[in-house]
Amino acid sequence: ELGITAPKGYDVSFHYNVQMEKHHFGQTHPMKPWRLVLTKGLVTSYGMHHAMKNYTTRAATYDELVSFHSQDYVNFLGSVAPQPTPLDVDNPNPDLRFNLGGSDCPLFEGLYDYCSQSGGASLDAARKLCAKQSDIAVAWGGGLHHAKRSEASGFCYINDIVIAILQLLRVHKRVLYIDIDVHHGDGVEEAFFSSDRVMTVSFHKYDPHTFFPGTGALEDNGPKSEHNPGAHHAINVPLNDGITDEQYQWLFERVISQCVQKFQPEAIALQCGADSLAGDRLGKFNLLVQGHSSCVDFCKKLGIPMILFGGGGYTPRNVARAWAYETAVAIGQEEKMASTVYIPDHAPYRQRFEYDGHLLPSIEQILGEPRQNRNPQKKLLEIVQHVTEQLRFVAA
Ligand code: ZL4
Ligand code: CA
Ligand code: ZN
Repeated sequence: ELGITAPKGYDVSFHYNVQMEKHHFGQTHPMKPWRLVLTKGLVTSYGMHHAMKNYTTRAATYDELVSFHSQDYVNFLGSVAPQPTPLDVDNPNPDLRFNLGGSDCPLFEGLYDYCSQSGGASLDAARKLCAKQSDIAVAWGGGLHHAKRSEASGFCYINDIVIAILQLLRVHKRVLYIDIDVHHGDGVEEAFFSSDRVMTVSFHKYDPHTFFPGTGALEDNGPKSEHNPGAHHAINVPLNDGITDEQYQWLFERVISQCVQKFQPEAIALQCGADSLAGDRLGKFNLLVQGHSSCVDFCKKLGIPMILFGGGGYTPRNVARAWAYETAVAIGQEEKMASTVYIPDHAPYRQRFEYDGHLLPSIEQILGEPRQNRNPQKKLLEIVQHVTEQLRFVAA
């Protein structure tokens, strides 16, 4: 019996719909919605649902989707039929518009439902924050940060984050968006390029020639046109392969504490893409669940209302492990899960963890070959200094 109980003094809410799990991008496509099944399974088998308000979310409506996206795009998304046969990757259908139907953003059965369910869960999380009915709202089905107003991009069709932040802005003066997915949060950054009410901060692997989407250089801080209030409100932290927990944590805390001090956000939107973990199929960082989740812990301790979104993550068992652990961080019960996370493959330790008389599932962290660390400390210091300089232009 783990004795998971509700946190004292604040509320955590969990926003989920099983409809999202069942969609398939295609057999070998890296994005696997069933990683959400694994995550939910860990969360419930540890009894964490007893410590949260659990909401079964509905799909976002057409009107909610067009709060950010163009009507043309949403109409098209709703009308495209899934391809009868898998598309030839070298010959994506030239008739298809809005970057839909290629190998990154395929058309599949139930696509519109998948997109609107993801948007609906994130919007529900935002609404609970606005109504002060939740202090930390968890929406692991969201976090699809690449989608543009009129374009699908990088496995993302509907930008649930932008839709949720627009909702937060109805009540909160300033929103800080933080993105720890290994990819640059370009869609969210672009959506708020001209706003001084949203500051975006993305940590990502940056290599304009070889790594998607190729944007997010240190110097890119929002268009510096004469009357753009959003200038200096985009912060980018470009990184290289192999970054470690110690370095990432060091950088995250220095960058985020400065942003919070200067910008004084009333809400935080944290995209927790798990492709920044070691052993990811697409990412090449060396982060463990410990390092990744320390970002969630750090933000939680700021005491600012927060939404946790999912995002990337292509080694499904690692994704589930990270997001379940981060759910435990949200409810302040991470020590109950610590041993299964800190000790990767020692079978005997598993027996210690029981809940309602059942053995708890233990999902080992798959690390793969450690990546060579290509992040000299000198580079990281330069990043912190650049951020300090940018923030001189920012006033709360
Ligand atoms: C795949 O195996 O870098 C898609 C995509 C489909 C199945 C069979 C087709 C094989 C890797 C990726 C050919 C695939 C060719 N299948 C993919 C420039 C690219 C053009 C497309 O985490 N090819 C594009 C997008 C990135 C590119 C990353 C991250 C999302 C997020 C938030 C999006 N696109 C080169 C790649 C496969 C596939 C195998 C793939 N695509 C890896 N990286 C990309 O930030 C959710
Ligand atoms: Ca990122
Ligand atoms: Zn990613």
